[in-house]
Amino acid sequence: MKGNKRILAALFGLGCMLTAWAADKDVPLIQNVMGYESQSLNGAWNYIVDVQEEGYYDYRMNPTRWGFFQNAKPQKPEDLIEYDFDKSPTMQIPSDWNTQDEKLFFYEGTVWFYKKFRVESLEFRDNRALLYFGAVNYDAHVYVNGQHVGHHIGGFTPFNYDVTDLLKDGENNVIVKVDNKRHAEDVPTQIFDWWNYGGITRDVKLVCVPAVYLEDYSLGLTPNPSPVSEGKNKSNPKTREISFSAKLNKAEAGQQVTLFIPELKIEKTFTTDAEGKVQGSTFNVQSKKLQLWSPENPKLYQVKISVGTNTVSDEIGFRTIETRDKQILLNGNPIFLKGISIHNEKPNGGGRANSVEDARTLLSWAKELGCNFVRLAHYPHHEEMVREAEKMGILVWSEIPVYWTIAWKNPKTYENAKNQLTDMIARDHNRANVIIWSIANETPHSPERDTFLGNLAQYARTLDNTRLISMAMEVTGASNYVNRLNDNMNKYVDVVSFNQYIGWYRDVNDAPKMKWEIPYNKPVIISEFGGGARYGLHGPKNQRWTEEFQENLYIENCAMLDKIEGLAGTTPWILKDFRSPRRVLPGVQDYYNRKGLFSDKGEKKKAFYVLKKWYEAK
Ligand code: GCB
Repeated sequence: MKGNKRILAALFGLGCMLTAWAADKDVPLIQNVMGYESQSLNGAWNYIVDVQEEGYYDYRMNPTRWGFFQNAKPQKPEDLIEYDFDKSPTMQIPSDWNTQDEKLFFYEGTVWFYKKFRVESLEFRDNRALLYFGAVNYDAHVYVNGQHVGHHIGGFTPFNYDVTDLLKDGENNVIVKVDNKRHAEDVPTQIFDWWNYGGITRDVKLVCVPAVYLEDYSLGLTPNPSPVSEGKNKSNPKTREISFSAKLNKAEAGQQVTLFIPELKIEKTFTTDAEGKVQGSTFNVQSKKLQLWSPENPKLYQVKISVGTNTVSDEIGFRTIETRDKQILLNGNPIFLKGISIHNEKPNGGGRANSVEDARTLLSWAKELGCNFVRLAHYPHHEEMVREAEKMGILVWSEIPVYWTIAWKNPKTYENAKNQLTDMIARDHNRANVIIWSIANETPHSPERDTFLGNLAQYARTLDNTRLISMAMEVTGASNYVNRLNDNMNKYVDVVSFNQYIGWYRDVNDAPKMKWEIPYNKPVIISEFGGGARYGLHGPKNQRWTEEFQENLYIENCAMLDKIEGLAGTTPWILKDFRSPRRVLPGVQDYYNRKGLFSDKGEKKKAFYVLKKWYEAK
């Protein structure tokens, strides 16, 4: 058996005989985790609800000697152990605890999770095992066989640990302490208009990688074609330049990294430098041979990248995205972004979305609406949302939860936001459909906020200069019927986006009178507008919560938006009713924000057809 196959075969039995050098456990996120064979740790996990963190602190708030992570068992009859994971209830992971256990619907606090798993001894050497979490909301301490392997903060981004040295032949266990209490200095902060779903909300897996593996790689069209490759016509060049870079997990020089794109007959081998990197490599492809990715033709190429005997597979689309004055150009051509905002919530009822099926259902509703674009609000969604959208030809705005009143002056808050931005970009930077990184939503103006967000925007560009930067801003009333966008952040963003709620937080009759002053020569996206309706509630159009009220609001808003100069797209609020603890009106909201075009059960409201018709005409 060839080395590569041997590694894969080993994985199926989860059979890495793992090398035992000391390694840092908290390792950078692996690019394209789906490209590797892995053992799923999804399924039934035992859990203990720990309201006072008894399993962590003693009665003086010092670390307790009875820490639950030890998974201790009485050895003698007189031993005092006041917990038992094996006798505790189970819940399916991935999930949120709020919708798994009725008693936990409103719970915010600590829950301990425990799972046993087996690793079989195999004859293979030189492999490493990464313990990967798609997301844990919000604060996670991870232990393997009683040893602390890491602490992760942030509820929506993936992370992984090298746990090789901690695994044993046969039975092992992983314990995760999850705490989703809200705090003013967190990201998001103490208040936000969505459900604070707690738990291990995305996939958990043990990924087997070789000792030297591809930690990261980037493959895509070079953003601004060089004049030589442009030919005479910029939007129709004779050749296209592809950029490739890669980074190994170790600073090993002289390793061969081979890139295959069979359909394009590309096979190129690069050699790593002293940092273990392939940096800034480019090569040309004849334009007529290369199908560009677009909503009309979401072409993805099968790609393989090999390091030694290990090969990782991916699907890559090639496209450019840029702005010219007030236009957004996809592959050099102006595009109007017909979008909708979406929360990462299951299509039927509440609960965190976490499957391919959830992604397909939500995105197929967006397609039915006529969308070519979605705003994945207000935090990174599960990876399948982005990947399925890419296959379906839907462009994506991806966002970090820097939302409302963040603690702008706190350096730890900034570090947290920066980490979440890093991980969002690290996970999805090879997805052709992601065109906008958004760094914030509706943030109150102040010099500290400008410094925080300005630094974040500049940092995002250093990580990825192939996409557009934006954020959802707010307009201020210059006079009664004049709305002006006046935000110092304009100089940092490529696209100026703002939320407006005429018809909901302001009278709908104002819509025809509204004037908009957007004094920047940049494309404009209306990142939110909308209003609430309870599905099935009918009445006159001026009666709040009826479908007719929402329908009329959409009619008036669409007519008004048509008059905004430089409008390059909209993402109305929102595809589906979503759970929010702030929405308490009995019989109407019942803890749902009702601004969906679909009800929480997936029924279409009348406004759906208004927006669909507007998009058909665009
Ligand atoms: C907003 C927020 C969004 C809320 C929405 C609303 O401006 O960005 O998160 O859910 O308004 O329904 O009020």
